[in-house]
Amino acid sequence: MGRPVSIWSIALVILSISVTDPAAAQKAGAPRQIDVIAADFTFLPLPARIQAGPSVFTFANQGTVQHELSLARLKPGVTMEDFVKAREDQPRRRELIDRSVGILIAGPGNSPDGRILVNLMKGATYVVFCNLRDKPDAPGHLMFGMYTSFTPK
Ligand SMILES: [Cu+2]
Repeated sequence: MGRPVSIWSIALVILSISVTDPAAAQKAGAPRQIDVIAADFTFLPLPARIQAGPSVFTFANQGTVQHELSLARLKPGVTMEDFVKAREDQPRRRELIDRSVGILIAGPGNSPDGRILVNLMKGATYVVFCNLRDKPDAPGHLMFGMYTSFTPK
């Protein structure tokens, strides 16, 4: 914070430029970029096809309240339906998650400084969800349907 340009933001800009050319990105082994956009209280559709391998997730919040991109890999055999059924039961939900990959948080109309770099596993089920709440006693956004999932090919 405070420094307008750091070596890391320069590195991210270079990374962004390199992944806009898929052939060049493949050759360099650069991660594929997946842009996740939140609105109130949903995620815009993810790319129809997400490939396994090194990937960078960015996050942008187009909503009017704070949202998060929480990325988790479900245990083998666990489905998105199982996860949705367990959404009001946090201990049960945790049981269904094999790995919590990372979380990005952004205020309304904003993006976080960071990104999530992950090696996506082919055939695994990943869940993208937001469980922030607007007041301490309010339900998490997960309860309003703020979740989606994908399976890398
Ligand atoms: Cu949210």
